[in-house]
Amino acid sequence: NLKAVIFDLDGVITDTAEWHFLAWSELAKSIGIHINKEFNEELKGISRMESLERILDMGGIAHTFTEKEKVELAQRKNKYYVQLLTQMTPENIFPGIRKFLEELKKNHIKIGLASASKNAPSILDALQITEFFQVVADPEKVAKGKPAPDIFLSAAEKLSVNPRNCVGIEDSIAGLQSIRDAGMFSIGVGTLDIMKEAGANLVLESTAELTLERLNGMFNI
Ligand code: B16
Ligand code: MG
Repeated sequence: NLKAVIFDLDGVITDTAEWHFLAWSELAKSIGIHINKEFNEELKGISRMESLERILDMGGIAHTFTEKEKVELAQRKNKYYVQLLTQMTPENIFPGIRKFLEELKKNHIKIGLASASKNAPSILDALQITEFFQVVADPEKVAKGKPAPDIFLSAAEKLSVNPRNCVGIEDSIAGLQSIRDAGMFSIGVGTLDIMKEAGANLVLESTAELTLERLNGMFNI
């Protein structure tokens, strides 16, 4: 049965997936690359440096930058992004998420975060939901980022819960693979086709549909 719910952050708890996209678009534009929404799906859940590499590869100019310059580009993207984050308030929490967190807490279901973002702790603070999370897995301490299962497994381990008793919630193709390979039940939040193709066990088009009743229903089958 269900013992823990492990959340992705960007694109699941709040709309930062869009903000990451805006910041990358701005950075890409400054070096002559255009990124569209379809390509952006491949960046979701992927670390900052790896995202940069994919963008440079797509633009065919990866070889024109030194490692140091790449680090500077990634820092510039993060600067745009952190600038956007200054607007973040609890009103930016996606529909139903706070209520769902309260419901889980009340029912003693453990709550973890498995985000690839180094900005995750400050975002939870800005949204005023840090108190709900018993564990925030550190993306810098896991060997491999999404789509590897490491970060979801790390969260489950720190919660002392068997992955089989965990539900993972994601909005990204890489993240859903990560949940699957961790041996957890996956919920994909987003466009039906994309989430289905990414192998989500359950697809929800809105976070407003997240309820404990629905989860329990699936675990009792
Ligand atoms: P940062 P998630 C991921 O967060 C984002 O989806 C991805 O777009 C971003 O590049 C990555 O975090 C790293 O974020 O630059 O803030 O460290 O979806 O795993 O919560
Ligand atoms: Mg995400």
